[in-house]
Amino acid sequence: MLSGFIEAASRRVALGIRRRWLTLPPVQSVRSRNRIARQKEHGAKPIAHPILREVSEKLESEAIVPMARARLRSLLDEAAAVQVDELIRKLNGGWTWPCTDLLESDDVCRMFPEVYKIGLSDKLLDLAENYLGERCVFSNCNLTRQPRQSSRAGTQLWHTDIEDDRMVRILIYLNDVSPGGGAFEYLSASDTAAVHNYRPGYLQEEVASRSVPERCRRHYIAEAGSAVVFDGTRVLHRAGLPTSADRFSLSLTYTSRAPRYILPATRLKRGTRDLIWQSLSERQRQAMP
Ligand SMILES: O=C(O)CCC(=O)C(=O)O
Repeated sequence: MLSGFIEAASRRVALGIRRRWLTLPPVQSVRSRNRIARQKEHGAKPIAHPILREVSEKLESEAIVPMARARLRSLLDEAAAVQVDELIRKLNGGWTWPCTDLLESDDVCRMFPEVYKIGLSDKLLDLAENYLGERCVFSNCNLTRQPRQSSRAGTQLWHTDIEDDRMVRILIYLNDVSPGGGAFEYLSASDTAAVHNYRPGYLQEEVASRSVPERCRRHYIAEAGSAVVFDGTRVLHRAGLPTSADRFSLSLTYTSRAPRYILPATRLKRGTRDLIWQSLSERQRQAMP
């Protein structure tokens, strides 16, 4: 218990140091130069797929793109769509959710390798790379149950994401999310930019009640299989608090290959990569964290 406490405390300190380091102007300018060089090397790669192009453009202009089930489908290859359907079917059929509410990348890759591989599908990598303008890493894969009547903590508090300067997150609902079902909540990118004095991190409720105007808050009610594609660094967002039913979701995250932070919980443990390595293409291997 003591060692767990020490580990968590030293992680917080390391994160704090890195956060300060990244705000230093010379560090920022080196990061920006490196990013431009990576983008130049990657080159402009126009995407032919019309919906993919549309999503990428909307992501660029608005930072968030809600996608109804049928529309998300067109972004998934056949194998990925089958896996999403299978998860939804199992959850509707009373499947017992694994012991912990949050399955991190390592758990998902070990327990459900085919689900993990959804994030490595070509179209999703194309989308992430088109938006980022450079090669990406599939940096995180979560399967989450938000239990109803839980109290607000972590991603249920307003925040922007810190993993990189820009990133792509695809949050797929695995059950129908109706009012009271813990819908994803967000502000538009322009409303986010207008929030005064916000620095990335979780906003406690009493602060959020003053600084995140009620009239700007939006939420996404949608059926199972729908998704929100967003850049969490550009929009304030939070997971809604489910009051009527548990909410289940799959979240896929992409960053550049030189992210600002690699959150410890997103790391794969030794040997996990080997479980799927043989079945991956060269591109997929390169996108592995
Ligand atoms: O699950 C959600 O609705 C939001 C998740 C979230 O806030 C995040 O991944 O940063």
